[in-house]
Amino acid sequence: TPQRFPDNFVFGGATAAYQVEGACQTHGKGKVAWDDYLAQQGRFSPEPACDFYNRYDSDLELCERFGMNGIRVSIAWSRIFPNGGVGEPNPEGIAFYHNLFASCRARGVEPYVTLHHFDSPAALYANGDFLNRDTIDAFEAYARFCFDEYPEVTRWFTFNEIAAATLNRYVEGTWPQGKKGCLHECLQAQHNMMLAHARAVLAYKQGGYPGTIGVIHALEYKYPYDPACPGDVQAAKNDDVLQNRLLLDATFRGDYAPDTLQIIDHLCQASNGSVEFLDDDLSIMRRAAQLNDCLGINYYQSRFLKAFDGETDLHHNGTGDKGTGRWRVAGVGERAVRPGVPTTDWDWIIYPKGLFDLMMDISLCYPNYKQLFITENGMGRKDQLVDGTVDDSERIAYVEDHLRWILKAIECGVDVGGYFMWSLQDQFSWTNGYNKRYGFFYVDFETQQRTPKASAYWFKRVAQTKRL
Ligand code: BGP
Repeated sequence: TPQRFPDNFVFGGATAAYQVEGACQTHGKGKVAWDDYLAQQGRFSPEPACDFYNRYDSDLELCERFGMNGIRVSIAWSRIFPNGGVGEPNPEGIAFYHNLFASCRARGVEPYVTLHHFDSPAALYANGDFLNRDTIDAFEAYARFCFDEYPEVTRWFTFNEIAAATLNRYVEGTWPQGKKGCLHECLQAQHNMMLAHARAVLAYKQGGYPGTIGVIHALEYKYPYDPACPGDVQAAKNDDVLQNRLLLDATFRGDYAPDTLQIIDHLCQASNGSVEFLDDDLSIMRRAAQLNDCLGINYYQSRFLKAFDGETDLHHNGTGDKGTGRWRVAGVGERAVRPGVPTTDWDWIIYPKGLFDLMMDISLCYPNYKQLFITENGMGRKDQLVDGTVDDSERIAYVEDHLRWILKAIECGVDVGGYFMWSLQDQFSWTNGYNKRYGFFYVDFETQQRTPKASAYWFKRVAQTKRL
């Protein structure tokens, strides 16, 4: 394994507009589906999160001080177009992101900008979101607007985690107006979002903008629980198509391999529905598939699948009560944990080698991938501030183990451009609220004071020396 990361390797922290900014319904911002949903639930509020809307400059100063040369941020679509999709733009929202990017430049921290991080404007979301083709048109128009408006950005990603956006909404039911077990809608929405991605990529390339563009997928390696059991092997393949393979095929082939299509058919039958992939759409996607400059991988865990033929039975552990999560989906399988494999309090499986296996799989199956970024990786913890510091050595070990596997992939010839830990500072978590902390910087949500955790000091040394 090489001892050092490449000289131009990016070390940074990740954020998402809705999870950090606050100012959700002020300064001209339009609603997103989460606003009413969270208010009705009454469990926790996205307001003011970590008040990034007002504190971005001091957070970027922290990035600079802690040796980071990159940051992931997202643009809130409804801050730019409050009325849903397109229409009259909001000058205050537009100016906010110019100021944010200027602050990034001033601190020497390269912004990696995502156009859509789970926050479709409410009106579009209510009308079917990406199952409605009007949303695809609106997304392309919004993307074109941003490419023109923000020439200071040269690192674009279209979507963050299409898998999470569709699985949580149509299969697991943990997101606004969520449904359970509706596999065909999940797959159709994935395809439609990949078409929207492809159209944005073509617009970017046809526009001749001097930068890079890609998409970010939440990938999990799907292992059979028992590789000798054919039912487990099949369950792993099903879950792979549901979460990874449709999206990777769409990204790098622009259509679906026969094996992928076969499982898509099986999943649709299991939920008594169908999907439609139009030839014209596939030809757009095939053209775009050769033009992606990079792929962002968000990696937290992998899965061990068992055969399962009962009714769908799910419980989302959104409280940190270890051992309460269940994931059994009719037509797919059951996610289990192999003995001896550690998990977090939210039942996320800690399995760093899965990231290596994924990177190798991508470089073999999709040799046109060009470059990978690890755009999220990190550990949710119930961090405690004790005597002005946070001992998160567990998180350090988690990140270090993943970085070691990234070095190994680089040694095997995989092109990896950078690593962003989720998250830069403690933030609002969609279905877990505020006690699941991920940041380098501890946030006291009452006072908004930031305190660097042990991991921040550790990461600074790694970023500066490019060594573990
Ligand atoms: C990813 C998302 C992030 C973030 C992270 C942690 O799926 O891109 O937005 O939330 O996961 O997830 P959670 O907050 O559910 O623990």
